[in-house]
Amino acid sequence: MRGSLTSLLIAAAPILGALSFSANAGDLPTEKAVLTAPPLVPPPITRSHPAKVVVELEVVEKVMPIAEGVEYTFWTFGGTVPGKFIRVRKGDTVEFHLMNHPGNKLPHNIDLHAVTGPGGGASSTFTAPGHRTRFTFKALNPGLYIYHCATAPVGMHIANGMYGLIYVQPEDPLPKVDREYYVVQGDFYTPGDFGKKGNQPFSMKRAIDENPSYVLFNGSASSLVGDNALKAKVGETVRLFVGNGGPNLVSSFHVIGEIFDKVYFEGGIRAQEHVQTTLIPAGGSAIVEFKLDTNGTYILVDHSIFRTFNKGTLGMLKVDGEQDKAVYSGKELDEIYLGDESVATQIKAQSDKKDEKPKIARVETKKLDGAALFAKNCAMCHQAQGQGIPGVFPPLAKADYLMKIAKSGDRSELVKIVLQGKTGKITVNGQEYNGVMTPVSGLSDDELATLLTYVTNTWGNQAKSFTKTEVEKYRKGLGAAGGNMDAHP
Ligand code: HEC
Ligand SMILES: [Cu+2]
Repeated sequence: MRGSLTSLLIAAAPILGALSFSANAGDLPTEKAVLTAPPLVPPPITRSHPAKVVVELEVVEKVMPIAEGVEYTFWTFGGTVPGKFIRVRKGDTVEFHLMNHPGNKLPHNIDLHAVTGPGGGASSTFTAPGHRTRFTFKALNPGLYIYHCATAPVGMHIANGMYGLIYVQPEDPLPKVDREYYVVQGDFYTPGDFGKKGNQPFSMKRAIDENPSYVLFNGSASSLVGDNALKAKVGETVRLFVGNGGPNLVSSFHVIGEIFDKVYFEGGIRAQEHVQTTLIPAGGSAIVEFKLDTNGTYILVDHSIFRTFNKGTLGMLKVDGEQDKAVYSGKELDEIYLGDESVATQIKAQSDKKDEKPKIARVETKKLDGAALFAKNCAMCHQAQGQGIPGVFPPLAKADYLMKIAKSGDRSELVKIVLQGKTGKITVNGQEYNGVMTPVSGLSDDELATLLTYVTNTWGNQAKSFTKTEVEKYRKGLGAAGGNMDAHP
């Protein structure tokens, strides 16, 4: 059990000077905690006895990108959002030092949900800029806990990124896995909507209205995409330590294309098995594990899905290795389906009217294929006529960006965009876009050639056709990760 939030507000106590308090940790061996920045997790603790663990965490107020072209003044535990990951063992005595960098403007403190005692440490760690405070606690309960700043206004300190995870490893540790990663969701409040350029301040109004402009993993729209994607190999088991800093939203955490073999729900030590989506409350956590049975890119989302596609809650796990066709075949069939318009139906209808000559519209196979492939794979974002949605999804119809590549000598970029997705700032027909296109999977070389030919030769576009050989060559150029992005939602 721990203290209530009201006790945190006592934190507005006078600033204490040098503190003399020190818990009696007896003759425990002393060690310095290994702290890691996200998405990394400190190595498992291998000792089988308690220790005195010294944690030194520095608060740093700093400007960082929250999305491409958008800056935000974050308040951090250790220079990152979320703050440094802390790992201790049940029964350890933790000597906690909080340092507030002299260049900072505000006092801060820390409430660790792993602490038993009033305020979770908050009232003992109220720290002015240029000061260091210390308190000691015993890690009585195992599990994965959020820590956060609790200095008034508490919501604002949390909204600015002041949270992280502390894992109190059980005496009987979880089985060893191949990789452990650290992901924390948080909601952010700025006057400008998602993607509005420049330096964006904190908006108290939006925070009170619980109307975030950003909902992010690890404090930035690009923290887990592109080169920053999490990585693993087929056959490995991955464990994610997932937290939700809030301050307001609850997360419906899901990985597209995977099933959690185990979820230590709410960060406790009992596991549920075979879970699709797990609920992570604000100020809560979960540990999820899954074995990777086949290759591809798996997408981390909050399944409150507008947050993912419009507010930035998107991460990627890139899994290299062999595709297991028995587990996942990839697309096996995509043929024309005419329903009631089928040739057989038409012939029958025609022959019923004997005097009339049957006139069956000959379907132009290639063209229809392209249209169908477009409708299935691209239209949901780029819209039925390729017109896009201004500021959100760029147009493909008469798009200077697309046509410049289509008419150039090396058109590999288009194959790359489709197979690997696209993020980052681009300008299309004079309008800026800074979204996330997820990789499109399951297209054969033939289909991709047909699709790209369609896109570059419809709605007033005109370019040389793409051939199967051309696409094949570009796909090879993309290497192992190029062809098997099986995570398109
Ligand atoms: C989930 C939504 C989504 C889907 C599905 C999607 N795209 Fe995109 N696409 C985007 C976004 C968002 C961007 C802009 C990315 C950026 O800002 O860097 C984009 C950019 C592009 C661009 C470069 C910009 C332009 O307008 O020329 C091309 C080309 C493109 N997409 C083609 C395709 C094709 C072809 C498909 C289908 C195979 C497809 N996209 C499917 C969302 C999507
Ligand atoms: Cu703070």
